[in-house]
Amino acid sequence: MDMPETQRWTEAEVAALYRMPLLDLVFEAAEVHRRHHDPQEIQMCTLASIKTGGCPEDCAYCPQSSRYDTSVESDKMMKVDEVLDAARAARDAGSTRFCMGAAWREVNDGRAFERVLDMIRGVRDLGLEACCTLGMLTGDQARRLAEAGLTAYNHNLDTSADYYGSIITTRTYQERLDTIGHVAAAGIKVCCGGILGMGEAQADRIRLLQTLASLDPQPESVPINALVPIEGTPLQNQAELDIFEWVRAIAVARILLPKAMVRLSAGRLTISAEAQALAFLAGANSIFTGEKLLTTPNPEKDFDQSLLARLGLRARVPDKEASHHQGTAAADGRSRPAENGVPAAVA
Ligand code: SAM
Ligand code: DTB
Ligand code: SF4
Repeated sequence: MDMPETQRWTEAEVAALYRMPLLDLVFEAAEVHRRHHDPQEIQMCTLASIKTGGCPEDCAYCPQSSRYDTSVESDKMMKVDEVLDAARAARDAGSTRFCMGAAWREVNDGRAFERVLDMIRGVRDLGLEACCTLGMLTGDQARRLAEAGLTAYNHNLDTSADYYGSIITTRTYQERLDTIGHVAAAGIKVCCGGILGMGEAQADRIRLLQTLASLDPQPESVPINALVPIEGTPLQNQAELDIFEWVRAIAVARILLPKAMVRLSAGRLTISAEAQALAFLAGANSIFTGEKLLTTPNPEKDFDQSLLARLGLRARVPDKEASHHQGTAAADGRSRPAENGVPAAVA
């Protein structure tokens, strides 16, 4: 995808925001959040790794690259029924979006892609939003995903264009932008974010955020991943990111992309409840729930339920449009308030 000619935010403007006194920045982000979203509502999304490991790419953070000796083995692709069982369980636990990830460089036409299309149709029939992250796509493949009912496609920029070459050499930044362009042109919502804590400079985080905000249309959702350092990958010994840098990036994402869902993604397991609360104040309004992300552990269900309940937040329930079938707990398009301190959809 090419950049639009006029960018709403210059790099200097984004840098000025990013470097504001932290509490002023969070305050401003909270105001933007409250203008565009219900600040008590958190969307829960669940991931499934439909094809794990054995990926030919060299993404330096990734446990699934076949180039690194990690504990992740290459598995066969999941069957449609197995995926739909997992989606049903995710829905029953309160998720409204089910995201299917494959350790592929790109989609190849053929039986595996046909199977993904069946998975998408099945997930939509369960009344869930369906998201996929399958690597690079052609325009034609994006159209076929749209026809199957795909709600959103996740394809991250990961970092700034400048730092990108230190992390991945097997595909270009422009190829990522092209895939995002195909997704948008097919009418699928774009889910696009990045990873913080890969040794990038603050200026790289600022440029990543500016690039995300310059996408046209802006992404519908922005996953903010904190690096999960994986033994065997080149980033295994990467120093931990200062947690307030993570909060700053979330706040700036909220201000630059006011309508987007800002999703706390990888890394939550080692982030305190207090820091996550600050992130929600700064405008994060979605989390990945479930025992695992793709291959790494995620906070326990009890932790998430208790976090939401203690903060007086509630799980989002499905939108009317998203649930084009009967059968979901609350298809009236509204959030349900927490009862007895437990969010209704996760109780
Ligand atoms: N193979 C596809 C691709 O790369 O587009 C889809 C799956 S890939 C695992 C999805 C995203 O997970 C990556 O873009 C990256 O942002 C995130 N991710 C992978 N490993 C991670 C790690 N160790 N820490 C944080 N985020 C990670
Ligand atoms: C995204 O940005 N983060 C999610 C989802 N999109 C696919 C994946 C995180 C993966 C973390 C490492 C793992 O569990 O393998
Ligand atoms: Fe991992 Fe995706 Fe990169 Fe493959 S393309 S190494 S699965 S992040």
